Amino acid sequence: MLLMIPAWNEEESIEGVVEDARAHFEGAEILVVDDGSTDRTAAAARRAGATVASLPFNQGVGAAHQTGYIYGLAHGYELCGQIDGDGQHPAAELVPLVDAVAAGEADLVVGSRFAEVSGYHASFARRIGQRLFSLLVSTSTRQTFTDTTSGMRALNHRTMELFVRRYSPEFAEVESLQQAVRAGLAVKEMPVSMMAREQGSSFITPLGSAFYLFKTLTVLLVGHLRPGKVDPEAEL
Ligand SMILES: Nc1nc2c(ncn2[C@@H]2O[C@H](COP(=O)(O)OP(=O)(O)O)[C@@H](O)[C@H]2O)c(=O)[nH]1
Ligand SMILES: [Mg+2]
Repeated sequence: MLLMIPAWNEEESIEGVVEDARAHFEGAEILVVDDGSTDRTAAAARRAGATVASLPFNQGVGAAHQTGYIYGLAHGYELCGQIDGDGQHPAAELVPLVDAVAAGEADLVVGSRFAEVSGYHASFARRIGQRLFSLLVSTSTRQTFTDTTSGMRALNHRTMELFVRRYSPEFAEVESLQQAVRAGLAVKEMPVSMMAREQGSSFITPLGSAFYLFKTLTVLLVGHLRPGKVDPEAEL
């Protein structure tokens, strides 16, 4: 299986994340997608034993994910697990998600923080945003989602094929859920624990959140109204 870790300027955490991933996924190829980092993320990831795909400039987390899926398909992987590079996702938490996809229980499994560890703290604006995204994605897909911005996921070949074809550069996690359900894939959430961010800072500031919220709502609305389904197995 492929274990993909998107990372943008995560030099302080990436080694630990890769080591944790290697300890829990023996035999998996660990791919760090270095999203145009200007620090030593790529070198640190390589030192820890990961394969590194470096994008020439920063393109956003969606492009980083999609790079991982393209790599996964090109190398014939049936399974892909993903965790963030900032140390918020303990690799142990991903294991049951990957097992569920491997067992054919779903095409895409998303780790949801509704079982949060104490210490996980989201800002007020972010909590509102998360609620709204959940409400909208749930309404649009007629399926309940509680954590639409989670980057801890496991997916199979079919889902990679869909995401290689079309994937939102900016609204990666949220829009891709809507897209996967609409394409007829089986998507499910499983509870996971996550850590609060230790190093660096999240890209979401209060004003940024409000703008992001607005943009994401628009994208979800357009995604909902968009005619026709995407067939993940149609010719590219
Ligand atoms: N913020 C941000 N993160 C990126 C980008 N490209 C890759 N990433 C990685 O995507 C993951 C999630 O980003 P993060 O800012 O922690 O998101 P959050 O946990 O939802 O606040 C981290 O591993 C980042 O290093 C990018 O352009 N912006
Ligand atoms: Mg994070």
